[in-house]
Amino acid sequence: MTQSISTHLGAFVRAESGRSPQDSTLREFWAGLSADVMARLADNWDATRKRYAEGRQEHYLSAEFLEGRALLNNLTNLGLVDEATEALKEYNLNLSDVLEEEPDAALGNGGLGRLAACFLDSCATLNLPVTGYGILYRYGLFKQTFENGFQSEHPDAWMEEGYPFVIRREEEQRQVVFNDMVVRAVPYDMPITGYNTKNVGTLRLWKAEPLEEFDYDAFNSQRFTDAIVERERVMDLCRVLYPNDTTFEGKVLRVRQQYFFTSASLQEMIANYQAHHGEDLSDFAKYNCIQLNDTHPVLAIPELMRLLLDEHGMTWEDAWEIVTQTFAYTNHTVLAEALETWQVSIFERLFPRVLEIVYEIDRRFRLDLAERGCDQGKIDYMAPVSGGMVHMAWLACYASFSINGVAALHTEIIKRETLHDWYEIWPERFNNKTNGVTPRRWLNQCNPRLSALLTELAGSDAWVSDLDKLADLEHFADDPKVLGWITEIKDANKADFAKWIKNRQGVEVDPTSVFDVQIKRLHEYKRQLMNAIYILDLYFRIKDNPEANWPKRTFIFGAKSAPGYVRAKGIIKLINEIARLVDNDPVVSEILTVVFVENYNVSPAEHIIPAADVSEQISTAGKEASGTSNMKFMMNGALTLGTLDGANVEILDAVGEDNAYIFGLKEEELAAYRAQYQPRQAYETVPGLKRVLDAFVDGTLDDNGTGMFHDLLMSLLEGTNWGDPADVYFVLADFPAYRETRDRMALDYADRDAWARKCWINICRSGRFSSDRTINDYAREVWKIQPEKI
Ligand code: 26Q
Repeated sequence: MTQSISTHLGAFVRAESGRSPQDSTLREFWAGLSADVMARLADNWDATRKRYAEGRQEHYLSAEFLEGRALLNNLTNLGLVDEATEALKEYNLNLSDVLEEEPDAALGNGGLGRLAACFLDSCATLNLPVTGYGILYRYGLFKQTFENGFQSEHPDAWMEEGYPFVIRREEEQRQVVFNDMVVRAVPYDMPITGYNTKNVGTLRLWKAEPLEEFDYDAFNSQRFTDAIVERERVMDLCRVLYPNDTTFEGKVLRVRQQYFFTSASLQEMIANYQAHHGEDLSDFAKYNCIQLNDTHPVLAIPELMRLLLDEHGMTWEDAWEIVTQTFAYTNHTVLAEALETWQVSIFERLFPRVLEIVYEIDRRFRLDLAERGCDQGKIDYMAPVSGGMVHMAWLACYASFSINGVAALHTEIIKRETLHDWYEIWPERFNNKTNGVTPRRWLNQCNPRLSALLTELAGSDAWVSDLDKLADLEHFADDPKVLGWITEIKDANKADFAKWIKNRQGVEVDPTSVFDVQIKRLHEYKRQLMNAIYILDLYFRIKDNPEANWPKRTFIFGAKSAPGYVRAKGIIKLINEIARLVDNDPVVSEILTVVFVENYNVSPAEHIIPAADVSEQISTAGKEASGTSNMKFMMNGALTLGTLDGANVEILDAVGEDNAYIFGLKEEELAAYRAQYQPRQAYETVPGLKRVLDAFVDGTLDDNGTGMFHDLLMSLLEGTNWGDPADVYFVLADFPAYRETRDRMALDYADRDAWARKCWINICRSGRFSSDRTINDYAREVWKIQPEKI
């Protein structure tokens, strides 16, 4: 297909709307343009799939893929942005207005899901034979609104009005058998285009449907309605993405989802292997590698055993050999409450044969460890099954040839603590793969002004697929003209954001103020509460001394709380109340604005990040495995205000102390600090803290009688009777250092050239945080795959 978009656009839009383009909606233009894009990539997609099926492949299993929007990404990758812009002009339409019509594919909670999406982008760009497998959730992550400052959740029926970027592959269905139901797994494929390449990768999302023939008789009998109800029970399986990203909940439907998509994916891998390499599966691991994105797909381990044993007649030893050469496991958290452990009784009820296999793995594991001389206590602790629970992370560690953390510090912590016993026995399995983000979406597409400057200065756009090239531009840090441009670009992006948020939420922000941003899921360990306490303290300081020369600042938040996480919801309400307090004050509102962006998601992030001056990365040291927004901000010339946690450590290492603002207790200091820590003493003695915390409960802020703010205060000052100490996350301990550093940062901003210089160094040294670097490392060191350019 070589004709221009304008030749076809009208026809595609007519096909979508059944009307003439003049009478079609923006949404129909979006759908028409998207259909055109799909038509253009179809042949290359087909060729890529066929090519990858022949050789060694990697399969990325993930319960979440947080893709966001697809159209601009695909237009950019196919080099069609200018053509699309021109074609739309003929109808008096703006490309950006059409793009805003697209719903976000929010099939993920946060970091882990977005990482999977960035990884697929890099695999496509690097021509690597990698396929993603997940679930086609009918409802993505809930939509968030604020009702009187409280979060409320609404269903996200993201594809109900039609979604052109997935293709149903009727002919590639599988069956997944549960003890109490048989389910048809129907694949929906999403093309993953790459930059500057014809290769098109695949994200395969499975949808559960009833087997029609399954209870055919019931449909033609008195049991008709029962049969309909039964159909719905199957459809339930894929209905919703679980919105919990930090606390584990042993919901039966969740484990059904996990088994469903892993079983379907494995069946396909085996069928593909046999089609290309013959019936004998002995060489399966030579051609296939499976990366487990956290423990969510770990059922793939016993399921592959089951398939090899029961369906393909292999011996245990041969099957186990294959399994242990196939799987690699990525850990994304050290929070104990997030580790997946399922009741044996649930496995028993849903898939007894899989449970039997898990028990056999457990039996052999115990023998293995006994032979290694481990004592019974250690064996019981490490065993895949203990205390009536199946420990998914333990199972993953035992069966995987590679175990990795997602940042250097995180990998050290899992070796030293979380997975220490496994590390002692199998040190060679452990490795670090520091996360990365795709510079296509997170720089080239979301920040066209900065991208144009980079391309201009570099003399080409090669940096888009080789971000290390930005290092060559570092010398412009001493060019006042370039520093001026950097400042102009940031100011223009801030003006864009101001327009966008005004239009979205009716809030006015001053683009000349410092934009200070914290966007991420709401969790106590991420310490949005510490951020809020700073703002409230600043409010009081300004009230005390309104005439002082306070820098103007805009504090931007974006965060969803898990619907059942009451304390996180309290923090959302608190921030919204502080926003109201500031806004209602005639003096302070001239200096400060607090904006809580509703329904934070991938697309809002694309508007916020290019406009940020300050990137808040303030988690309690040791708790944030990596963080990835820290990398997105860095690439877009925001400076990190952060603790030595996750990948912040490596960002600091890359840019040096002069170009980042680092504060707070270090991970290795926390244990000793805890032994003598008295939060109440901080409350009494740290200047300003008492009046801030008192304001939670003295009527300054209103939680509408819910008691939420009182609970927040108590969480900081008093331990619980279930054993948590006061201020688990060291909010009050780190507050003084945070305040000092953040104050200093706001003052530094006044010297725009010096500030721009720091931003530039951050941008130029962001190469190692491209997911291309991460994926090259996985490909070389774990997956052992080579590029396969079509
Ligand atoms: C588990 C069981 C039942 C229901 C839900 C879950 C569940 C779902 C999602 C548990 C965890 C998650 C997501 C975790 C996550 O996003 N972790 C983040 O991963 C990023 C990528 O590695 C890191 O950068 C972040 O530091 C880490 O918090």
